[in-house]
Amino acid sequence: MKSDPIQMLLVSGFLGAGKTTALQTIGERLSERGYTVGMITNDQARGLVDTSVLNTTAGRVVEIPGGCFCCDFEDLLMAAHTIGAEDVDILLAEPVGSCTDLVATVVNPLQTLHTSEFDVAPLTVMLDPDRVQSYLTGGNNSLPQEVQYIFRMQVEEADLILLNKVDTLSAKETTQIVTDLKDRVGKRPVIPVSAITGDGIERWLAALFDQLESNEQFDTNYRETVETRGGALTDIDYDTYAKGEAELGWVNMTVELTGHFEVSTFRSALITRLQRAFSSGGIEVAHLKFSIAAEGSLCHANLTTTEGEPGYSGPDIGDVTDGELVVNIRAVGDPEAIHSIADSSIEQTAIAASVDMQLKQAQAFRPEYPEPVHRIDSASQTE
Ligand SMILES: Nc1nc2c(ncn2[C@@H]2O[C@H](COP(=O)(O)OP(=O)(O)O)[C@@H](O)[C@H]2O)c(=O)[nH]1
Ligand SMILES: [Mg+2]
Repeated sequence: MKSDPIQMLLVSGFLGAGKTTALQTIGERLSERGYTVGMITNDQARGLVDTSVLNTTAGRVVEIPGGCFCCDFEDLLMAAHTIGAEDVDILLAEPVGSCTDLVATVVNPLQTLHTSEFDVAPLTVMLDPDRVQSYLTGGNNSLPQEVQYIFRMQVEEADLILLNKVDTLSAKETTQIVTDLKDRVGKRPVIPVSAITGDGIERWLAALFDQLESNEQFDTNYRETVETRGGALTDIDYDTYAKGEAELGWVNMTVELTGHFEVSTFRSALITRLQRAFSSGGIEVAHLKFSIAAEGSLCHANLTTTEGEPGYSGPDIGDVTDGELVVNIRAVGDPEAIHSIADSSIEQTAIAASVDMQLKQAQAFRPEYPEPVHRIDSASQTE
């Protein structure tokens, strides 16, 4: 089964679109089919919730902390080599949700400078239904113009588009959004999926692995060919892109919780408090996630818009003594203000639960101006 070069699959998309969830879902499906799967998670800081999510699944996981694939291309290569040395067949990688221009800065460099090592699958871009509706209609968008610009660029460079979270939509709504998206993106496939229920996932895999010999393993009822690729963005304005990234404050915190508490109660109390605080502070959440690890188990809470429904995942851990809380917040606003809201929300939740909290580490920053190591417009060009 070992394939050489390594198949590499990048799943892009805005913060909170469902990339990590989708990688976990297809990681499991590919492992079941006998593939050895590796994963590269990535963010702009340490203490990522994502890696702890993926670590609980089968497969090899390497985290690239402190940067994005395009600006830390060498780290990406090193991570790929580390995992590749373990006889991996398929490497799944999640770029940072506020990154774009990935075809020129990651896909083409891998294809042209490392041809014999990697075969990069069509670039998948995942979309969240709420955000896509604002994108399609141009109205009711809680994100600043420059952040919307990043979203638009992500869609433009996609080879394959997934409308995710269709389990939250009616069949009629799904059809409508898919039709509207198809009108925008020409011949590129738009596949409705649910990374959580698994709906549409086989259809996505069939499209991705269309050129693989092992394609017969995938559901050919849904054979979908990626005829037209989005290609490298030709007119991306890096100043606007950088401004969009800099609109976002990134906050990561690791907190030790000491005392006796019930995990689910603490989790919902904390997400409610955070949500209320961001709402009253007028701060738009792009993606807020936290994990609580206690007594060998791990569970999560997520928020992908300030006013949205919180999502919960992981086991019901029950009553515990002591735990570790890891918080990652990406929101539109000043990082210090976001940090201080998070800090006081955690503190109040801990006091209410009679738990002591101790901050182990915290970071609050804005992403820097993106400066990709490589930028190659065409897969047949070598810079
Ligand atoms: N309802 C629903 N929620 C989803 C789906 N996929 C992801 N989510 C939720 O969306 C939130 C963000 O998901 P995540 O995978 O972390 O997004 P990422 O930032 O793109 O990696 C989490 O609460 C997920 O549980 C889906 O198919 N349906
Ligand atoms: Mg993620």
